[in-house]
Amino acid sequence: MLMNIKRWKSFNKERVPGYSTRGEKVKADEVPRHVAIIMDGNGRWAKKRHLPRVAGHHEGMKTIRKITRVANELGIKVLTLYAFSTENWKRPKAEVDYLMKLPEEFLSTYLPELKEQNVKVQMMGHKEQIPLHTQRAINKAIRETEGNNGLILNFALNYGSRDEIMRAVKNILNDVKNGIMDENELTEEVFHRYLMTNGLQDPDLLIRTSGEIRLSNFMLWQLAYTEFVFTDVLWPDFNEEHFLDAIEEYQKRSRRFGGLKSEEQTR
Ligand code: V07
Repeated sequence: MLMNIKRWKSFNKERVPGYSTRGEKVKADEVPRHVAIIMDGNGRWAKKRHLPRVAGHHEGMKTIRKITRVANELGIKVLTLYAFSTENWKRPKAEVDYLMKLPEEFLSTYLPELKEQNVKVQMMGHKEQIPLHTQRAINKAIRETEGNNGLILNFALNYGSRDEIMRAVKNILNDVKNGIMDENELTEEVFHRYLMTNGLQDPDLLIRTSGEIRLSNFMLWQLAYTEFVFTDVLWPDFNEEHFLDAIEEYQKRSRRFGGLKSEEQTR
């Protein structure tokens, strides 16, 4: 059953601690199909509490759990989360080492409930540089949830959009050279098949937490028509209600795809 926001809000009023009952202005239609999130502010969250940065990264996993659950209940089809960028390797080694343990920790804690919730785990990004133990844990989760048809939880890990586009271009040139593809066949749709989001629809909504107003090399091609919602809330503080607020904001906006709205087109 596809649950709309209004229903979800009244359904969960008692279950979400500190949950407010405001938000009756929510339209009950058009839940975004694909939501992408830049989960920023974990380090800042920790610093505010005089904790090491890694404590913020760890806390951020609890937010993933919360948001995955509500996204799935709302009937959102794809949730893409920017967990680690190709640029993040430049961080101090100790932090990188810690971050690379998080997929395993996340999955050993939450994979059972993700399975119960019919969630399908996917990943986009380059696996080669990722430690083997991390790759194994991720591959296992992907394999064990392959047959699920609920929310697709798509982790962007060692992902960078320029890298993704460059590799797509190189693969296309190679396929043309080898006669696998005719250059005249190259359309936007064909190009998309060479990207790491092959098979996934483009995001309808992008959320970035923690107040930075930039894309940081995230899904540059796929975000061409996406609505952007930026919030000052730090990722570990981000909760169900903030997520619903972002969806309300999305629903309020008129989505024009650079053209006319459907009712204007008929005039
Ligand atoms: C990471 C925790 C959440 C806040 C953002 C940065 C830190 C979950 C994963 C993960 C990745 C792949 C997968 C399952 C879980 C993760 C990294 C960092 C590198 F299949 N959280 N999380 N990976 N953070």
